[in-house]
Amino acid sequence: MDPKPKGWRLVKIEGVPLAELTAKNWNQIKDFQARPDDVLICTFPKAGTAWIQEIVEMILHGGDSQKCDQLPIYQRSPFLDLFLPKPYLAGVKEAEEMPSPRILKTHLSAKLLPPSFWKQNCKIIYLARNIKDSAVSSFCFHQMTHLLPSPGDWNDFLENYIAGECTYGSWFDHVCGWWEAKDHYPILYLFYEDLKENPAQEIGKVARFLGVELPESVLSQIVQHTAFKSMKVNPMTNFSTLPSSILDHTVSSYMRKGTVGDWKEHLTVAQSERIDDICAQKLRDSGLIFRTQL
Ligand code: PPS
Repeated sequence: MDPKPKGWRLVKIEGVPLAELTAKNWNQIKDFQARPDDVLICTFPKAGTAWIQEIVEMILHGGDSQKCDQLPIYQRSPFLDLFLPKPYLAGVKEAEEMPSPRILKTHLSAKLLPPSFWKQNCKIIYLARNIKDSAVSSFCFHQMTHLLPSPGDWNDFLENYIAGECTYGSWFDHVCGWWEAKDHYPILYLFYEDLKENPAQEIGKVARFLGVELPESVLSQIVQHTAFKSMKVNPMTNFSTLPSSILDHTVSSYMRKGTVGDWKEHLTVAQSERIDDICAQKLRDSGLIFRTQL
């Protein structure tokens, strides 16, 4: 018997598996009206979305952490493609009701993005993370959330993940699709591993992209406020304010490890080498290079 009977099924939209409620409400997402001053944060799941959301918020609030700490992160930047059962709001409705300027979150691939974002030429920040750490993080998240199907056995989960039979589809298509899109639209493409290695430098890139000048002291405040150890204990960023019917923190944490290379604790040598081979093959033409350790 499924130990998590509330887990959602996945339903494909244009070949991409999405959570059932997202797929059912697809027209609302597709027709979403972006505004020219929206900042959109895009990631494949578990790439560090909350991290970059908090960084963007802090930059736009001039490093004032009190402004960021007024509401949980998921209320400050609506998750467009998330539909929760009542009484919770749908991401698109929350976004529609929000005054500008808005910071929005999506896990959609470039090909599924609501067309109004392209038309309005919105600024988009894409954060990519290596597939090995993303897969491990995703497996642990599937165990703690009631919003997704149970992950089952790790080996089967990893095979499905590599094959793109998981929420939001193929990691390869996602990172490559957005990589290609960045040559045509105002997209800042960042890597989790770079952010981890040199947060001040990467946060500086985000600020310049957003047209904000950051004094050194503010930059260092943002680095501190958005460090893993700070975000893990901050109830406004660690998702502990969500009910256990959505995220069960007794099973795992949303802010779990926050490192590069945790995959070494989970993948066999054979699994790791197989992924290296597939990456070499599938990423070759793109020129994309991912680091799996620092
Ligand atoms: S989601 O549900 O897809 O939006 O999740 P997402 O926020 O993209 O990813 C969660 C992972 O990001 C890690 N994280 C961080 N790492 C480093 N520094 C900071 N500040 C930070 N904030 C979140 C989080 O711990 C998850 O990764 P794992 O590997 O599971 O720890």
